[in-house]
Parts: sequence; C-alpha cells; structure tokens
Amino acid sequence: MLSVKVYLIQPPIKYLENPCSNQPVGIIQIYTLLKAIGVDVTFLDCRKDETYVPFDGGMYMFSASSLEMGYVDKIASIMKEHNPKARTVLGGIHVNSLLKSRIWSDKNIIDEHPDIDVFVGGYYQSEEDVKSLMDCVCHHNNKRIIIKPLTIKGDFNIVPLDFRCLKYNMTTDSKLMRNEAEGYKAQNITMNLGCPQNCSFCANPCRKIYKSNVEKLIVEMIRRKNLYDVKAFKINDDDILVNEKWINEFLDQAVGLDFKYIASTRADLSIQKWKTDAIKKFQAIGLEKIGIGVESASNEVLKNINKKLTIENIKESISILSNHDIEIMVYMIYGLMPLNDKTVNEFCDFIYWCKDKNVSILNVTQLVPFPGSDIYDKCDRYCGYVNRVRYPDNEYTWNHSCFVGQFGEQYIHCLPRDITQENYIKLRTKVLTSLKDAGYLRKEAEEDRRIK
Ligand code: B12
Ligand code: SF4
Repeated sequence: MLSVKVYLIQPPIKYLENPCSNQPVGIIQIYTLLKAIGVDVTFLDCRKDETYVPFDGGMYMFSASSLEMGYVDKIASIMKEHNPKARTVLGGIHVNSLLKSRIWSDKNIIDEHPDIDVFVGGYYQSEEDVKSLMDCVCHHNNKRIIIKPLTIKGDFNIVPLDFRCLKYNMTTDSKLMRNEAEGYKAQNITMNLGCPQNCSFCANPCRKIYKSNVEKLIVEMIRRKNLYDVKAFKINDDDILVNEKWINEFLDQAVGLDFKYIASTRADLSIQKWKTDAIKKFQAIGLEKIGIGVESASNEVLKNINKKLTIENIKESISILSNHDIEIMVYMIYGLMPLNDKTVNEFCDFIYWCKDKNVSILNVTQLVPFPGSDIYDKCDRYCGYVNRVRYPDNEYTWNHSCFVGQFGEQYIHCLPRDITQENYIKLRTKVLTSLKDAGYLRKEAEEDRRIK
C-alpha cells in the first residue's frame, strides 16, 4: 500500500508509576489495522527504557494524551532536523480534545505544534477507516493539515488486537488485580466508548455512547483467552453501567467465561436502582474491583462541576458496594472551586469515612485543566497554569504531574482565583495529612519527602 517505512510511537509517560501495566489500546488498534492493510509499520513504545526512534522512517505517527505532547513535539522536532522529508502525523486523545475545545482554532493547533504535519481527529476501527486515512495523509503530501473526526457509524468495533505488540506488556504481577499472588494475566479492554454526562473537568471528547456488539466482544475475549491465556480484563469504559440493556446482555452472555474484571462506574447506584442488580450479577461472573469518580465531598463543589450527584448519593452508592464486599477504589480531585476551609474539611471527613467503608484505594489528583473540558475553556477563572500558547511544556508536565501518592508534590497545578497560594498549600497539607493518617498515601510519596 504505502511504500515508506512507518514508525508508530507511544511517547514516554515518565510520571506514571508503572506505565507499562496499562496497554495503550488505541494506538495498538491503529498498529493492528495498519499492518492488516499492508503498511510497513513498527510500533515503538517509548514508555519502556532504552527505546530508540530510528531516523530511517518515511512517516512518524504519534498517539498522545495532552500530558505527553511535550515529548511528541520534542521527538518530532528531532526527526524533522535529521530527516526533513519524513511526514509527522499525530492522532489520539490530545487531538480529539483540542478539536472539541472551544478556545482552539485550526490555525492555533497547527501553530502550537510546528513539527507536526498532519493532525488526525477521530476513531479508527476498521481496515477501511485506516485505508482512507492513509490515502488522505499521502494525498496532501506537502501540506500541513487537520483531518477532522471520523464519526463512528454503528457499533463500537472491538478490533482483534495484534498480540505481537500487546503480549509483552500483559501484566502478570498486576497491581490491577486484588489477588496478586495468583498472577492473573490481565489486559485492558474498551467495550463501549463515550459518556453522556458533562462534568466540567472532563476532557472526554465523546458525549455519545458507542456500544460494542456483545457477541463479537465475547468472541474476541475468548480468542484472547485461548491464544494468550488472558484471565482478567481491566475495562477501560468511562462507565461500564452506562446502558442498562447493553450491560444486561453482556452479563448474561459472559456467564461461565471465567474471567476476573475491574471496571469503573458513576456513584449513582443509589438513584439508578437497576445498577445495584447489575453489580450483583457482575460480581457473580468475576467483578473484583470497581472504581468510582467521586471528585469532591462537598455538595457546593459537586454542583459547580456539574456532577449531578450529591455527597449523600455518593455515600449511599459506596455503602451498597461495601455491603456486597466488592473492592472499591475512589478517585478525587483537589483544587476544584470553591476551595476553602469548609470544602476541605468535608474532603478530609470523607477520607476517614471511606476508611470505615473499607475503600481500598483513595486516589487524589490535583486539578489539571485538559483541553476539551469546560474548565479548560474557562480557565481565566484560575491562575496562569494553563498557558494556552505552550501547553503543556515538557518539564512542566514532568514536575507538576501528581497522582495518587504523588499528590504530595509541592507544585500547584491550577490555583483558583479566589484563594491565595499560601492558603492553597495550607489546605492541601491538611488533605495530605488526612490521607496519610488514613493510610492512603503511597509509601513512595512519603519517602520522597514530598510531604512537608
Ligand atoms: C483507559 C484510560 C486510561 C488508562 C490507559 C491509558 C492509555 N494510554 O490507553 C490509564 C489508567 C493508564 C489512564 C491514565 C491517564 N489518563 Co486516561 N483515560 C482512559 C479512557 C477512560 C479510555 C481510553 C481508551 O481506551 N479509549 C479507547 C481507544 C480505542 O480510543 P483512543 O485511545 O482514543 O484511540 C483511538 C483514537 O484516538 C485514534 N488514535 C489514537 N492514537 C492514534 C494515533 C494515530 C496516528 C491516529 C491516526 C489515530 C489515533 O484511533 C484510536 C482507535 O479508534 C479515556 C477516556 C476516553 N473515553 O477516551 C481517559 C483519558 C484519555 N485519560 C485522561 C487522563 C487525564 C489520564 C491521566 C492523566 C489521569 C491521571 N490524572 O492520572 C493518566 C495519563 C496517562 C496517559 N498519558 O496515558 C483524559 C485525557 C485528557 C487529555 N486531553 O489528554 C481522558 C480523556 C479522560 C477524561 N475523561 O478526561 N487513562
Ligand atoms: S467525569 Fe466521568 S461521568 Fe463525568 S463526563 Fe467524564 S466520563 Fe462522564
């Protein structure tokens, strides 16, 4: 098809503790499809140490989230310097998010990343999709262009992934799974795409739900089991319980498959009663662990971020899960407005409440406004964190990203205008102390002397 050598590149994600345990499903999907149409493509996973990007490529294709863009720009610039004829192509969540953001024009996007020739929005799920994409990329050989999103027609297609590429990072010592001693071979899988909610911090570019065909999905899961002994799936869906009909169909057909699962859902079990029944069925077929995006314990903040749930709903949902003896992971965000003594006290009380309910992981990240989110578009309400011209800078990303235990970082992501820096740090220390007291702060963070 295409006569040039293509390198498909997953950039480094230095700040993640164990990045290789999470397979980047989207880029592996693209790799599989490019191979299937006969492109000479090599997948380079730069999250692994000692991965080099050769200079002999005719095309360098990147997949990146916004936090990885600093690396992509750097690699692309080096490639352009040493191999000026090579085309550089960028796809993935960063482009999808930028195209959704109201404050970016096409010209901005092109100016922002000077060494990227082609920006590709949208989702690629079939050989036809990537064929027409490659035709388009090659057709505009000398121009810098944006290829606008391809909308998904019909089902979300579960591409039978190429395991030459997936196998090496299939996790066997997984922290994903409760029973580490058993060493499940676990894989990431995306069953449905999109979420109809509109939380203001969320950069999910897909507000429509695209559902997979359950029968095809099960066939693919069994294929992975037979070929590669996959025993467990970490389901990537934003909310696995997003559609009642779909999940019930899946739960009925997955009986007897003997997999373990980890998934995420919204904390609305108390309002959507059918979800409680679905959870019970899910547990019966192997659900071990469920993640819940709580974000804040203050009703004022929850309203502000358009969560459409109260802390009372959230607590009831967690209690339901706790009564069913399902391992619960809670995800929260520090820095959402209003940030004051009252909202932080509520945050801290909730941390101890979670401990009582046996929540196993309480993960706090500091607010990072991502393009595509309402907060990003309105970020003038915050301090100058979001530098719209150069977002995000490589060093900045490295230094300022904080996850779970890394929450102990000294840096400030995004200072709301209604609070001084001194107060922000004081309140954050309070949250950190509660996390530490409750046993939720990871050891690495404490040892790193990141906690004052
Ligand atoms: C699973 C997931 C993870 C997993 C795995 C990540 C991974 N690298 O695959 C883990 C848990 C590791 C993770 C971590 C994080 N994530 Co995450 N994650 C997701 C989630 C829920 C699903 C991703 C997915 O599997 N999509 C399905 C696949 C098939 O689609 P895709 O990856 O977009 O790929 C398709 C297209 O984009 C395109 N494409 C992709 N690459 C390329 C390349 C080329 C060349 C082309 C042409 C096309 C193309 O084709 C693909 C196939 O159709 C998304 C939400 C979402 N619905 O997208 C958030 C999301 C991507 N994550 C997000 C964030 C913020 C994070 C974290 C920073 C969270 C944190 N605070 O720690 C970290 C960063 C880690 C990182 N840099 O990857 C944001 C990203 C925002 C942004 N603008 O960057 C999202 C959108 C969540 C949100 N709602 O805001 N995440
Ligand atoms: S944060 Fe979760 S629930 Fe809210 S819009 Fe994003 S994916 Fe949906």
